[in-house]
Order: sequence, then C-alpha cells, then structure tokens
Amino acid sequence: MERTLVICKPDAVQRGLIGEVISRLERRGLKLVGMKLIAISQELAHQHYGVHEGKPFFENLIRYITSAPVVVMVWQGPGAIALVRRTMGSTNPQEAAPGTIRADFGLYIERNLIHGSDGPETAEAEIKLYFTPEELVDWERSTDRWISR
Ligand code: D4T
Repeated sequence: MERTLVICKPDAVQRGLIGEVISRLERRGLKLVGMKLIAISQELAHQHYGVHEGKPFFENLIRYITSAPVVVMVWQGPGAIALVRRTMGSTNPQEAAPGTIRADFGLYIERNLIHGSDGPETAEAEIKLYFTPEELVDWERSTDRWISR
C-alpha cells in the first residue's frame, strides 16, 4: 500500500491547524502510520529542500521551515501520494482549488501550510529522512472493511 510524507508546516502548527489537516486526511480514509512533533534542524532542512538550493526563494524557505515546530506524518492508502497532493491544493494558495487545504487557509506561497511528497521516489526518500522503520506502525484499523473494497 502506498505511503506518503506529510508535514504540517510552522504556520499550520502556530495557527492551530494540525487537527484540521489530520481530520481531512482521516475523513478521506487514509490511515496514519507515523507522527511526531519536531523542530527541523538547518541540516535536515537543507537535505529536504536541497533540490531548491540556489533558487531565489531558497533562503526564505529554509528560514520558514526551521522557524517553529512542525508535525511530520506518514499516511497510507491506495494512491496516497496523489490523493494527498489533491487534498493540499496547488503550491501557491492563490491558485489552489477551493476546498483544498491551501485554498481554504492560505494566501501566500511562502506560507502554504502543508507539504506532501510529490512522487513514489521522493515519498520513500522523505519518509526515510524523518522516520526510522521502528517509528512506523503497521496496524489493523477496525473501520477498514467499511472503507476498503
Ligand atoms: P512543498 O515541497 O513544500 O510541499 O511544496 P510543493 O511540492 O507544493 O512545491 P515546490 O517543491 O515547488 O516548492 C517547495 C516550497 O518552496 C516554496 N516556494 C516555491 C516559494 O516560496 N516560492 C516559489 O516561487 C516556489 C516555486 C513553497 C514550497
């Protein structure tokens, strides 16, 4: 079953939106298999966003993601990676579809509330970056038979 990394970014934590994000993903039927509140170090931020190094927004992005605690989570389900991206909305909240997290709570690309892995390879690498295998829980959910085919 597909797994993806989700981060409630510093603005989502500061604004009390952790529960809102979790609630939307839970209601979608996805299963939470890992979660923790952490402060992202400079080193971890550079590892995560290394692909953007050199771009004009890079320094601001690092400052933002390390500015306050974040909640990192792993969600599991069929097509979880794309499903989370659609639930989040476009990177720029101004362009995000109504009803998505970024559209409902965001105004600026620099404060876009949530991260979700953008493909199978990045999901695997990002999950490894934030979680050890022991921190991920493979569990049976009693409602699964009402959600799965
Ligand atoms: P993340 O990775 O944070 O989930 O965002 P996306 O996957 O939706 O978008 P991204 O990798 O292209 O951008 C990473 C991060 O950089 C910020 N950003 C991006 C910014 O501040 N200015 C910009 O012009 C761009 C393109 C927002 C998200």
